[in-house]
Amino acid sequence: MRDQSEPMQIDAETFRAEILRHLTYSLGTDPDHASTHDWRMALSLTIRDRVVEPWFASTRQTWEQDRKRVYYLSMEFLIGRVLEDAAINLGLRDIAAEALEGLGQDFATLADAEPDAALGNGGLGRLAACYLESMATLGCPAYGYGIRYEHGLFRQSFDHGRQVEMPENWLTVQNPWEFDRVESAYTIGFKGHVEVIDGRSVWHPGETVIASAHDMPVVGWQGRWANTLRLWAAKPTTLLDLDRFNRGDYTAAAEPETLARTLSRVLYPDDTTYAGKELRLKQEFFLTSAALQDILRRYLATHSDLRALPDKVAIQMNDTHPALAGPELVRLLVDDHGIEMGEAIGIARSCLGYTNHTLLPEALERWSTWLMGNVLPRHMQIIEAIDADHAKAHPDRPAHVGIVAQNEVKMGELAFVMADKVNGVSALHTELVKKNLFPDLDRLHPGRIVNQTNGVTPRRWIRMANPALSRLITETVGEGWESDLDRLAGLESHVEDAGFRDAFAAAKRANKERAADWLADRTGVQADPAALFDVQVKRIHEYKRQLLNILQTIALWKRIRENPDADHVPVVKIFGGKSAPGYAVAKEIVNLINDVAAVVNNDSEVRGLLKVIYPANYNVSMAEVVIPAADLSEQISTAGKEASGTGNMKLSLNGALTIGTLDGANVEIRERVGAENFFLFGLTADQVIQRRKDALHSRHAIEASQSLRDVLQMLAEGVFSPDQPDRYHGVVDRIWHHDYFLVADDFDAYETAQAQVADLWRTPDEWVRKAALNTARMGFFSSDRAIRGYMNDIWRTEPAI
Ligand code: 4GP
Repeated sequence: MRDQSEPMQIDAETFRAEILRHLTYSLGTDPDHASTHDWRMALSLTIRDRVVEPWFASTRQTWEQDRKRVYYLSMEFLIGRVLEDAAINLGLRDIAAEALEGLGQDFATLADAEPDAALGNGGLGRLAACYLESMATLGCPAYGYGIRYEHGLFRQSFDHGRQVEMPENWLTVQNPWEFDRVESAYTIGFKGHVEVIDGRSVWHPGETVIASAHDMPVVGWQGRWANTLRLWAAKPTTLLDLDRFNRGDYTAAAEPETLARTLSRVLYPDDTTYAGKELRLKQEFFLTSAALQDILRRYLATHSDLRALPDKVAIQMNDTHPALAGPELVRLLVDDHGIEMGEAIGIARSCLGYTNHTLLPEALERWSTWLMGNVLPRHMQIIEAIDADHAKAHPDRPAHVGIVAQNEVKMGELAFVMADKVNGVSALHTELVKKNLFPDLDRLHPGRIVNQTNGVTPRRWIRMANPALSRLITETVGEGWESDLDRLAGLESHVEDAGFRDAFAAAKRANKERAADWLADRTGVQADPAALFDVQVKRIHEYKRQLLNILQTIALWKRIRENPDADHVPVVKIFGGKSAPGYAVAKEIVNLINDVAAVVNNDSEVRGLLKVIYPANYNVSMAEVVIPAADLSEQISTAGKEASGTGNMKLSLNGALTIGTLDGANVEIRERVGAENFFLFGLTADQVIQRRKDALHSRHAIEASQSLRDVLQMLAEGVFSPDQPDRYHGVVDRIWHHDYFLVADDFDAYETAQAQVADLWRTPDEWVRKAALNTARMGFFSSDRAIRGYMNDIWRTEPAI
C-alpha cells in the first residue's frame, strides 16, 4: 500500500492519457465526437480509478485486523454531487483541471453537469452524508446503508408561484460512482403467516422481493481511507409471470416487477392513504432487513459466536425509520440461529444506537398494530416480546410507557428500548429529549441518553464550496486545517489586521458575485453583490418560520416606499427550500414568498433596495453556491422546535452572521462565536410554552405591533395576490387565531434584530470583523469532532489509521 500520509501523485499528462483511454474504451467515443456527458464520464472514471485503490486497501485492512465496523442505517443520504468532492479529497482537483484544459475542456463545467444524487430530503440526510465523509477521513471502518431511490424526493418547480412536484430523474443517465453488486442480494419477505413447528416460530412470507446492492465508495480527506455507501434496489423474485404473458395479458405479466420496483422508486411517498402507509413501512423494512442480513453474513464469514456480535458490530439507527433493526436482528438471531429470545434481545441492544432528530410529534412514527401485524406478522410478535421483556425488567414501569399502546407501535419507544445509547443532536435538544420526549424511559435508563452535537464536513462546506476563503485560511494558518478544524482559531489573531479583513471581505465579495450570476441565470432576477445577502435555505416548515421572514420583508418594502429617501440598507432576501407535497400550509408559504418576490422585484419605487429571490429546487449544489455568499444566516425557528440545524453551522463557518433564536445548535454557536457577534431575538423554549398558555397570545402581540398589523392588512387586501385577493386570508386568520409557532409574538423582536443588522452593515469594517470572528470560532462544528464523539461514546471503536 502506498504511504497513506502522501496525497496521490500523478502528473497532468498521465491524467490526460487516462481520460482519453476512458473516453475510448469505456465510453466508446473519441475527442472529436464526445459530448459533455462523455467527457464527464471519462473524467469521473479516471478519478474513480484512484478511489478504488484506497477503497480496496481499507477493506483489506479491516478484514485483516478484524476491526469493528460501524453500520449507519438511514432512509436518506443527501450526498449531492460526487465528482468534485472526490477530486478534492484525493488532491486531484488542480491536476484534473490542467489535464482537461489541454483537451479543451473545463473542469467546473463538467463538475456542474453532474446531477445531484437525490437521495434525501433535509438535515437528517445531509448529516448522514457529512458523517460518512468524516468516518472515511478518520479511518473509521463503516458502511452506510440506504435505498437507491430511482426518483429521489421530487424536483421542485414553480407555476405561478405555486410549488409543483416532478419526479427527480437523476438515474436516467449512467451513474459512474456506483458498482452494481448483483451477487450481493437478499430476499426480503412481507406478510404471510407464522407457524409454530416444534416450539419454534417459522415465518412464511406471503410476498418476497430481492434487495440488490449498489456500492458507492466514499473517500476521505487525502484518500487515506475509503468506506462504502451500499444502496439497495428492489427487484422482483420472479421477473415475469410467463403464464400470464403467454395468455397475452402483458400488463399483468409485468406486475411482479412493477410492484417490487415501487419499493425503491421514491423517498417518503405520500402516506395519507393506507396504500401509502403500507409502502412506507415496507420501504423501512426493506432497507433494514437487507442491511441486517448483510451485516450477519459479513460477521459470520469470519466468526461463529453470535453472542460476541457487539464486539464487532455497531449499528446506528438514523432516526426511527430503521427502528425495525431491533426486531429484525432479534428475529434473525432467534429464528435462524436458535438463540433464546431474552438473550437475543440483549445481544441486539448491545449493537444498536438511536439518534433522534426531531421533537415534532407528527414526525414520531407510529404504526397501527393492525398494519404492522399484516405487513410483518413475525415482527409484531417480536415487538410484543421486546415490550414484555422490558416491562418485566422494570416492574416500576408506568403503564403508558409501553412500546405497544392503544393499538399502535411507537417507533421512538421501540428504538429507545432497543438501543444501547440514544442521542440528541445539540445540547438543548438532548435536554428536551430527556425532559419532554422520553422522561420516563430516561428515568428507567439513566445515562442512556447522550448528546452529540451535529457537525458538518469542512472539506465540502469550506474547501470545495468556498475556494476563495479556503485560500485565505491556508495563507493565514497554514495547511492542514481541513482535517483539524480547531486550527481556524489561528485566524483570530489576524482579525485586527486591516489587510486580513480586506482579504476576508474580498473573498466574500467574489462568492457574492458568483452567486449573483448563478441566481440571475436561474431566476432572471439580478442581485447587487454590494447588497446585504440575507439567506434562509432549508425545508419549508411552519416551525422554521419562513413566514416570519417574509412578513418582515413586506414591512421593509412598505418602509422603503413610504420613506424613499431614508438611509435604507440594500437587501437581497434569498430563500430556498421544498415543502412536503401534502403540507398545504407550507405550500401556501412557498406561494406567498413567490408572490411577494413578484411584487417587490417589479416595483420601480424600490430602486433595487430590496430584492426577493427564490430559486426552485433547493439542493446540495445550490447550497454550495449560496452559503459562501451569505452575509446573514436566518435561523429563526420557534425555540424548542429545531433539533439542531446544520445549515446554521455551514453559514457561520463561511462568515455569515446569524440572526436567530435560542434554538437547537444556535445556542452553542452563539456561545462559541460570542454573543456580540450574533443577532439574538425571540422567546426562549420555556417562554414559548408559557406564552401558549395565554389563549389570546397572538392577538395581544398583533395589537401591540403597528408594523405587523400593517403587514397583515396588506395580505388581507390582496396586495400580493391581486388576481385572487383572498388568497392569503387563511394565513392572516392563522396568525390571529392559531399561531402555534408564535410568528406574531416574535415579530417585533425580529424586526428590532433586523434593524440591528442594518445598523451594523452601515459600518462595513465592523461587519467584516464580526464575520471573520464567526469563521475563526466555528472549528468545533466539524463533523470530525462529532464522529469522534460517536466513536468514543456510542460505537466504542477506534480509528484504523
Ligand atoms: C433534522 C432536524 O430538523 C435538524 O434540526 C437537524 O439538524 C437535522 O435533522 C440533523 O440532525 N431532522 C430531519 C427530520 O431532517 O427528517 O426529522
